[in-house]
Amino acid sequence: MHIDARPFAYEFDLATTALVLIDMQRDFIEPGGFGESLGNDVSLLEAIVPATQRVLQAWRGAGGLVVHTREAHRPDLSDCPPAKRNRGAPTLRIGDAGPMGRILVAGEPGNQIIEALAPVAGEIVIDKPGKGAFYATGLHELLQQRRITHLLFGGVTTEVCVQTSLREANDRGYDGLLLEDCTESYFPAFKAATLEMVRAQGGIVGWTAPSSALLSALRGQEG
Ligand code: C5J
Repeated sequence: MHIDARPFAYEFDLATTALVLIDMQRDFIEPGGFGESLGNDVSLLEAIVPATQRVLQAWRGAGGLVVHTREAHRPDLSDCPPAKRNRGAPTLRIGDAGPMGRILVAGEPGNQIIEALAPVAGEIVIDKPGKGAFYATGLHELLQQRRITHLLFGGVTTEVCVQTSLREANDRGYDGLLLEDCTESYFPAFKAATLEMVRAQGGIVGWTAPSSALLSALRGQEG
């Protein structure tokens, strides 16, 4: 299959490609979570939910592997370095009790993936303590076991956890594509800059494409 992408067409096989949705959690997308505690307007992120849901449904329908990540710390915060917890002056720090439970702590209501994109049986769910999906998670090994070579990325936020994960994937030898309308930032200029820097220099980090291009590729595969 191929996707009309930038800087050039992206070739992939369904059997060796995974859809990776980064941190589509209430903590980032809904009021009262981590994103808002940092002073962000979280309503901006909601805009990508319908497109991401369409991609998820189509990818599931095609039988593709789905990986969901959550930025999540252990309740004792032993995997949250002070450098991360004490940075800046948020209204609530990681581990503090907020309206959706403890901020960025595994198992808390705010730490769950939003209902519209909730994982289903058979999908991989990765709890990650850092920005990147590969750091301290075992994701690379899980993907290697399944012979995955290509990764399609969506999620939040574009320039933080999504871009870090895409770069980590690139360094590990995966061909990564970022779905432009399935990723969002609290800072529109940062999203735009990330898309540019990923595909610059002949796709130095990877490819970008609108989700419609992926959906067309999947439709072409039907019947
Ligand atoms: C942030 C993330 N922004 N998922 N996390 O701290 O991008």
